[in-house]
Amino acid sequence: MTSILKISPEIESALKKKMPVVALESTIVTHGMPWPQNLETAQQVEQDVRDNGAIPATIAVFDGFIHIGLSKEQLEWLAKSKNSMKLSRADLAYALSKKRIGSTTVAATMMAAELAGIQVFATGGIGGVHKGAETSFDISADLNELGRTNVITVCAGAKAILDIEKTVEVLETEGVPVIGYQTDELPAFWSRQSGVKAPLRLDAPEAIGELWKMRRAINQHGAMLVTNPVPTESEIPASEIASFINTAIKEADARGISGKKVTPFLLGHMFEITNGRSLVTNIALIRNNAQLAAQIAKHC
Ligand code: PSU
Ligand code: MN
Repeated sequence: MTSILKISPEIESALKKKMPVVALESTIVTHGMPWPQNLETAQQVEQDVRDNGAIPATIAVFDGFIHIGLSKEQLEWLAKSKNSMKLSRADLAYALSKKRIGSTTVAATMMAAELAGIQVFATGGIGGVHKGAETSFDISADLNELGRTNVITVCAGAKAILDIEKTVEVLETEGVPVIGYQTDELPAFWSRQSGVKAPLRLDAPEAIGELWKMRRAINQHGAMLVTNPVPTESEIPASEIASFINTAIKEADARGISGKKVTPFLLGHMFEITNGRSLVTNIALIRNNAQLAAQIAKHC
């Protein structure tokens, strides 16, 4: 199985020495942010992980291999590419066998991290249950993956373009501990508040590491989801973002956007109608998550 992985020498040596490593996804680069902020952010987030004492491992698929740790050229290629695949559990093996280039979503990054032996992963926001899922059935494969794959996943909550209450219900069904980091309320990506109570709360990276070890002690499989509110100075309060979200969802409906295209469309449209403000917040929250993930990795 590991012959499918190409792990960078730095990461390989860190894993052997049991040093802290943080996995990073690449769909945020190819489908989540516009050029050139996508490349700048990906590089900055790797630096944030280093500044907090861990080794970054950005993950993507090239040449029939899952690459754990990307070269400068690979990251730049992804950031500029218009046709790389957005890979999830359903198509990761397809991309490998057809030697396609693909970025990894939360689900595929978790799979790759587990294969490589990386225990902590930082992203922006997870995929979840879309509004109107009762008719569209649009529920991200990220949720099912969280239920089955052993990686601590640090995010800023579910994007407020989603139905956060239904997302939490599915996570509960999947047996995923959903932890508010220093908060009793689940954060909602761009906003610190969602109006939905966090099922669990922990206030320190050490405590998250302890819970992780306890899960292992009782032989539990699956992820832990740490939800980390965006820093106050960068947030767009829920009251301000709500109307933008409604506009974006209506536009997606009007254009008949479906499947894998929904999340990238909504993110791109939010960027336009907020005059770039949603992106500034997105960058702040992913950096914040990478910093926390590095601190957690030191306690696993
Ligand atoms: N959050 C972001 N930007 C993104 C995503 C999440 O800020 O690009 C990506 C993640 O890779 C996540 C995916 O796994 O969107 C979810 O897509 P879908 O809803 O199609 O499952
Ligand atoms: Mn979907």
